[in-house]
Amino acid sequence: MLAGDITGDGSCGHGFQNALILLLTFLESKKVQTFFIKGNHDENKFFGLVMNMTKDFQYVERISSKIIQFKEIKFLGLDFDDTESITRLNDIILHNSKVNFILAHCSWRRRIRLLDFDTNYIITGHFNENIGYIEDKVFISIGNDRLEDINFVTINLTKSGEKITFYNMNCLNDNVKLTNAIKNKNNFSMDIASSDITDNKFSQSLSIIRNIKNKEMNEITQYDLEQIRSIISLNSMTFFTDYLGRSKYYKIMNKLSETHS
Ligand SMILES: [Mn+2]
Repeated sequence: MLAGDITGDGSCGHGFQNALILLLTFLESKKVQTFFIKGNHDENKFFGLVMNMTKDFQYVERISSKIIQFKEIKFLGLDFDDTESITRLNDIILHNSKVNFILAHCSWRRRIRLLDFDTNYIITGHFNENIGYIEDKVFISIGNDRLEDINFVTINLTKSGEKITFYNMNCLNDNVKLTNAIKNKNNFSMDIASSDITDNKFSQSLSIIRNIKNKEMNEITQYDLEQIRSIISLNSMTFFTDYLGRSKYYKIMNKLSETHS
């Protein structure tokens, strides 16, 4: 699964489309099932070339806005354009049936909404290396923001359990323990639903914000307010306005300022 921003956008006078075509040709020759989507830096002239060069491939496929089944596993791809428009994203969520993997390219503030999908895994590119386990869904984000970064994750699905391994990740946000482990050993494996994943600030913030989504203002308890207060300084606060709406956000902020911690 290639999570977008895979060709470059020509901003340096060139893209990475030739390297990508080589990689995809290699994967096709080895019969490795490969799925990809379009990121915000995949300019049409480069991305179109990749599409054209791979159009007859049997094992390499763009899965944007469609569900593809491979063996018993269902995948749904979401381009940056699919996640960036709330109307479009909500429409896809509404008409989506259960899948196992969402492969997306999604901006930071919009990520909380991906949890509305009925899925086991959400994997997004763009930026921010992170992992969380929220509402029985594994959320993984990866990015290659520095030249030395070649970041990837493997997920082993076996009868005895699911294991996730991170490679080369340098900046797993809100999870110092994981970051240090990866820095020392270059990779780090964990079981899904282990405390490394469930107890980090990213997972907690998403859960707290989603919990008050369907509550009216008069249903928000003192406990809820304390929970919100605990995440208020984190950059995940931007989920608030995007997911709950500005009006509710300001009402909650007012209520918070009226109460003392
Ligand atoms: Mn991007």
